[in-house]
Amino acid sequence: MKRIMAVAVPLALLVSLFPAAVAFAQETVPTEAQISASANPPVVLYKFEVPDADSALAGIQYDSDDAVLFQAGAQVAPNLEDLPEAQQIAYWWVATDPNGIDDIHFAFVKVWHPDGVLKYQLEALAPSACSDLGTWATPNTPLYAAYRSGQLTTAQADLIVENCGKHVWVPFMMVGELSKHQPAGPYTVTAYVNDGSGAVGSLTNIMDVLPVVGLEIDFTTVDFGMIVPSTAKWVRGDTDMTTPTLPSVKNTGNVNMYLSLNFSEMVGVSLGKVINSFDGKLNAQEINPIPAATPACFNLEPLGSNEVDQLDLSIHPGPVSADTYHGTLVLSGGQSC
Ligand SMILES: [Ca+2]
Ligand SMILES: [Ca+2]
Ligand SMILES: [Ca+2]
Repeated sequence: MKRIMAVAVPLALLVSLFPAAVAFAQETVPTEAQISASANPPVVLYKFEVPDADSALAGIQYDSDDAVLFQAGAQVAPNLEDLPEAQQIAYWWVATDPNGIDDIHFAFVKVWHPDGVLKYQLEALAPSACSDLGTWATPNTPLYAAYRSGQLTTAQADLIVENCGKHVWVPFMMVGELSKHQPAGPYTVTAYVNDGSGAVGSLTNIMDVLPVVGLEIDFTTVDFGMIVPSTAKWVRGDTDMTTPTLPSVKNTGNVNMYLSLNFSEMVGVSLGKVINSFDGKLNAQEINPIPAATPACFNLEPLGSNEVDQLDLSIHPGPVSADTYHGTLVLSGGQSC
């Protein structure tokens, strides 16, 4: 009995020294952690591509209503002749990691040509700021462009903004170029993230490079010079785009282009007589005759991408009077005749 009393007295003294509120302010819970090379890999949640909408201005412009650049999904067209510069493309991807976004150590994107050959690998040295994303409702921002092009829904864009703000998702962006020298077709784009344990996450989509043709000519006039009634006369071309007296045509697009000619009647200045028959030759294909106001298409001699061809033109005057004759020639290029 004496021994029990001796313990009870110090306990009562202890409680009286510490107020009850402080005694319950602390909780102790166990802590735990694992390191595993295979567990908890990072994840790429979303990715999208946005082409630069204004190649004349430095940097990427997300002008989201461009009818050519924004059709269904990720579609990109090269700039004809790569002017004023090769088309720039912003590759965006959003990632997370179960260990926290600081576990993402390395992020990059790889792009393959339609034939499977690697085009390039672009390495993001640092994440983008959440504020760089914009929102789906803010024109001329990446998320608005992704939404407008059908690559993200409004709900997905909202989730990205929300989780980026909470530091649980992180965006990355790299810019790469698309030259007109690259072929049209489906390009495979894969975004990767690596974490500190060596685990990898990735996401792949297809970016369509649209087929385009571009006609460039090196001449501003076709002068048949002195002609003789009822006698054909040729203006011969060459394959040099710097010799305007020798007609040359070039396809500045990324797929085959078919050339069409449409001559108007040539009318005499003084007497009003007309010349209404012509002739054209593109490489090995000659179309003879070509009546005035009748389009003639070189269906056998398409110009390949970046190809320069020789165009020969001839005039077939009838028994016309001495005069000076004027007319026009319209040249047009298309993906078919
Ligand atoms: Ca991880
Ligand atoms: Ca630009
Ligand atoms: Ca020429």
